[in-house]
Amino acid sequence: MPGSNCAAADKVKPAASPAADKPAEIAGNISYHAQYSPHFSPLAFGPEEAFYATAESVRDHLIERWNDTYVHFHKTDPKQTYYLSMEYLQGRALTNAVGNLGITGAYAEAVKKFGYELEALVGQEKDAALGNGGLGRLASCFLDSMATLNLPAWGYGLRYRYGLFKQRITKEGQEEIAEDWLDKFSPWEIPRHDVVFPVRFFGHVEILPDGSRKWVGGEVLKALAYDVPIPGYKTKNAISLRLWEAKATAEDFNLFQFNDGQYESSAQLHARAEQICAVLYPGDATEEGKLLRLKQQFFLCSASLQDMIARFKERKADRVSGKWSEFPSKVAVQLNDTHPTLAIPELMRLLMDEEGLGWDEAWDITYRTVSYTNHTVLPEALEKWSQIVMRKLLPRHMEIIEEIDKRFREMVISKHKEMEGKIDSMKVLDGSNPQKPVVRMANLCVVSSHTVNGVAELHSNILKQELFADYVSIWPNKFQNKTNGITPRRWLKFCNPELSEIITKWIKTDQWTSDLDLLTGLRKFADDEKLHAEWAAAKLACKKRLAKHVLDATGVTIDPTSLFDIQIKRIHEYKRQLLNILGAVYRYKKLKEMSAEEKQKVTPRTVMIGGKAFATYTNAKRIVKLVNDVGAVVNNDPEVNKYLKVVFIPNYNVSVAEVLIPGSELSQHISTAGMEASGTSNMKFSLNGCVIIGTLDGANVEIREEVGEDNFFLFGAKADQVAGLRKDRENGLFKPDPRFEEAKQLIRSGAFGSYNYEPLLDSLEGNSGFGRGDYFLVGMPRRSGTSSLALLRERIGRCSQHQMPSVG
Ligand code: HBZ
Repeated sequence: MPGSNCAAADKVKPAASPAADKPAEIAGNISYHAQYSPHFSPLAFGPEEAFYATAESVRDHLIERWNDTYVHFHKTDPKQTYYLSMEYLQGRALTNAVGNLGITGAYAEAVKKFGYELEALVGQEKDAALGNGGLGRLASCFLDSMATLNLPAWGYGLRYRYGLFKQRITKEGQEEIAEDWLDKFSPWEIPRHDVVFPVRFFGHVEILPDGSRKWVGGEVLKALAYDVPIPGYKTKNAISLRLWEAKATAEDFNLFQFNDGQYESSAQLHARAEQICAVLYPGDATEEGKLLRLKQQFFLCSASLQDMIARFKERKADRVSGKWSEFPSKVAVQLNDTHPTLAIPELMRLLMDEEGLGWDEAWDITYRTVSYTNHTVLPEALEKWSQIVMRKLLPRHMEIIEEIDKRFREMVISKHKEMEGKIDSMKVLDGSNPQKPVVRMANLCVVSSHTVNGVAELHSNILKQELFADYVSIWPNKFQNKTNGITPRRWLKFCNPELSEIITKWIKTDQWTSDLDLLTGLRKFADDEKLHAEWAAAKLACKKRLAKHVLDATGVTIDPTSLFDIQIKRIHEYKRQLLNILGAVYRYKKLKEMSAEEKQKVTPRTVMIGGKAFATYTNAKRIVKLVNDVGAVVNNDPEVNKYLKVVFIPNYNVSVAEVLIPGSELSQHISTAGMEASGTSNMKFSLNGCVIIGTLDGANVEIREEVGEDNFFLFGAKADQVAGLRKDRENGLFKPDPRFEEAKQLIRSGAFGSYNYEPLLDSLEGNSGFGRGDYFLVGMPRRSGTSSLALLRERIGRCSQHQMPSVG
């Protein structure tokens, strides 16, 4: 770390944080922070003030561990893993921090001295939502796990001023509001005024007298580090999530212009710096938007790599340029999808232009350092950047990318002649449209990384057999699978204390919190009625908590004894929330047709759907509107609402998930097979004793193997049948299930209001939606053969006194 002096830090041991087991000392420390880290008027100590003072007190413990961890790794100099990600969905930190540090009880007692319950203070914290979906939450789970496993790891990201938008539901549907997570301040971040790096944009390349190249001119911003300590569970290890903020300097401020009344132009660079970290994924429909996204990506990559190189040099004072070959044995850079791909040409540039290495050595180091994780096979999500924009913003990087592309093509022709015919689809630069030549970022990653992985077995096989198949014959060992995972601390121990205590009691150990295989210890009690009763009571408690959340968030009262059927994830056509809501519409129609006696036999069900639609994704927003409209009718229909409720859960985020998942009984993971790379909420639901209804997609496949076929409601076509079904459908060869037609008909009749749903329903028919009708196969033909529904009914019935309804 630039300028740090660990020897001095060793000698001057700072004052310790309050003793973790002494609530009185902790209370004193909380008072201290309320008084001496003042952010509020001295007279105020309401729940909000109490939360901030408590969080600052907990931070004292974190900082001690975090400093010790840094010093330890500085001395031992292990290989470090650096996770580069545009997204981190951290959620709230207080429960996790006190839980991981093992000081929950002491802090609960301490805050009681001020008249507060710890849970009430926890609710004051804003979610840090610096991410969009699974990819971002995975990054946050990895940090927790790496800290727990004592791995020397860092996360690098951007400190967005506004998190993922807040979703408000109005009569019009979804409305997006900026999420001001830094409204007051974040008690968890530590600005590092000693960790600042320059990051250049635009400019040009100069050729120096010795033939070397140098990127000069343009505009230079500063990247300032903010560190968020990440504590491991039951360990003293605390690693860092380092978030970069863009700054301009005083020199960039034109005092003359300002005094001349030209306020805007006097601080132009400051305004441009602010834009870089304003939001995640700024709209990219305009050229300006595209340029801003590229700037963000480069900003993350350049600052992070300069930091890694500074640490590499600092850790061994005798490291001179001759030792660069050691770099890959000290540095591993993991690219979280293609967003940080520019790390590849930036590392090449830093090694060649700043450190004086030749191409071959720089390439060897880069290749051995970088690996790439793919999270999607959706064609529209595979990034392609305009070569014209790239050359303008990053002229030296464009040269390097051209050279990588050229050398790759030469290598194929000289060593893999048989692949020559495939070069056009494998190469990095695509100039097939001379008006719009592009850089294919996934291809650049594959060509430049020593390892490429998918995130579930099925997905990794699809990468090998389809998306990246041509590369496999060149590099047969490059492609791997790393099935995603989740932290069992946040996603069971802390969010579901009721079930956690039961598990610990029955298997007589709490070690399952870091070794989930121990849960198999429950198997021998599978038929124990006492366990069933305890389990059902815990589930009911979680369902009541969830029902309260629904009431607070929507005003809808739901019955905690009804079957809770939940689908929460980003809204996307491939995830098929539309199929779920059509199912609910059909269920509603059948209930309307039933006699009172028939209805008595139906198990009451509450269908909950939650998730955010990307602001410019019109069909996803229509789905949100439809769920809300269906809910408004069903929930207010006295003939039906004892048996069915449909609720849209607004503003789905990490904290909301922590309430919903423990209270779930049936959860829906029904993506068109082959399209969901893995899914991670499927794992969270399973861990909380919820049955999945799902397709054979992503990690569902592996979960089904783990929980057993009897505990998984299998649904829909398999990945290898999808292409054939699409063809059949195009050729008019199959008739969709009649229930599908009935549900669409009811929506068209205006039963759920007068909003124009035609464009949405059209996407399921004819030739609209992704160019071909019903691309995601929502309207499948009725399946013949047996289903596992009967078994599922029995399973759910055993632990929650439910029988699955006979409708649908
Ligand atoms: O990554 C998700 C996958 O959809 C999900 O199946 C998987 O479990 C999870 C973690 O591996 N992907 C994302 O959240 N986001 C993207 O894939 C993405 C791709 C391109 C973008 C933005 C996001 O420009």
